[in-house]
Amino acid sequence: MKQQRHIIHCDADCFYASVEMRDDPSLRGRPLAIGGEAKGRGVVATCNYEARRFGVRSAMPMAYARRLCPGILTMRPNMEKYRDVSRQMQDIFYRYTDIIEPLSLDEAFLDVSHGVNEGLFEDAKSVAEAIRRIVSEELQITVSAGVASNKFIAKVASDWQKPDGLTVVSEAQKADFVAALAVNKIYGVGKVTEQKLLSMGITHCHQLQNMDIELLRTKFGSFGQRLYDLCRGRDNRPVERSRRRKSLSVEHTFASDLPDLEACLEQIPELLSSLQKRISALDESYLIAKPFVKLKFHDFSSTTVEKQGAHYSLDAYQDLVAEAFERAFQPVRLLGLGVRFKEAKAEPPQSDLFA
Ligand code: TTP
Ligand code: MG
Repeated sequence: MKQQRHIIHCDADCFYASVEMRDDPSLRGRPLAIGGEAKGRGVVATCNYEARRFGVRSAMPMAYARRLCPGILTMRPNMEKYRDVSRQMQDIFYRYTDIIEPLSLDEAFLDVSHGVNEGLFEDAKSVAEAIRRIVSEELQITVSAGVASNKFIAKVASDWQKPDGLTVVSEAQKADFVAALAVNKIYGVGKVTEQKLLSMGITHCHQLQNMDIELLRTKFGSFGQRLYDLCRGRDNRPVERSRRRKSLSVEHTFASDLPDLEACLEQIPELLSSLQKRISALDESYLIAKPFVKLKFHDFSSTTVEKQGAHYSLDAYQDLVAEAFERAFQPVRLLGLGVRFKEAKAEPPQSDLFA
């Protein structure tokens, strides 16, 4: 039986710039670029949509961006912060499925077929709507999303109504949607292939659809088959859980340092309870190998202690924290509890569900 996949592609809008505008509202409404310094040979990592109106783009020299848009505000990136927001965004995705393939800090594919087919969600569109709403409420940034039955179309769709847009391409609309696409929207079609196709008089997918498969193979080698399929909207690639977690932890930095071991031990139950919540949200393929703790001390030095074979119980964490504390005998700024997971077993063979 062939069942339709339900794929969502999420992509935050002008990601680094959105995070900066969120944290400093005075940056809003004015052209803003995040990147290297104009004095050096810095380039634009990204810019907000106000700056895009002046023609400013990612990867452009910052000095050139200043020429296009003389009043542009510029900032260096805060990667640590973007990584945090990226993790928080992924945590929101994980509330709906664990089949998530991150492509970059602000972009991921989600396969929500299971939830849709089991009736947990009405459809993939409602999941995409919920994700967009929750990210906006909890993280105060906007995400655009595309919904379709495969990765190729979902990715193109997420770009369709940026910023803050949602585009659903139903099975009924798919053929028309693909036929009208410019060939440079196809995964893997870069400048060289685009030029080669142009020299054959081909700019759009509907023209590519008329090309003979053998000719495509001759001209483009193994990529010819992909072109043949993609220009027809066919894409069977599964969403790959490419980054399995190796560990999971929760930590807290205290407003004032914990003065002694006793104060540290008192904090364990609450941290453990939030760790347990996080673990229970993972799928069953995650098996715990060992617990660990992390302590950061008053002088900013930190230490990690782990214990092979121990259960991740209150007792185990108390022992580990005691051991870690004894290494420095100093007030503690940060306390973290975590677990490391066993290496994943080989994935079970794909059923013919999605064949
Ligand atoms: P993108 O998703 O490509 O761009 P964006 O989120 O800034 O804008 P939008 O999606 O609305 O078009 O990239 C995500 C982040 O990756 C971006 O905020 C900054 C970084 N980045 C670079 O550092 N260099 C680059 O050339 C690009 C394209 C992105
Ligand atoms: Mg983006």
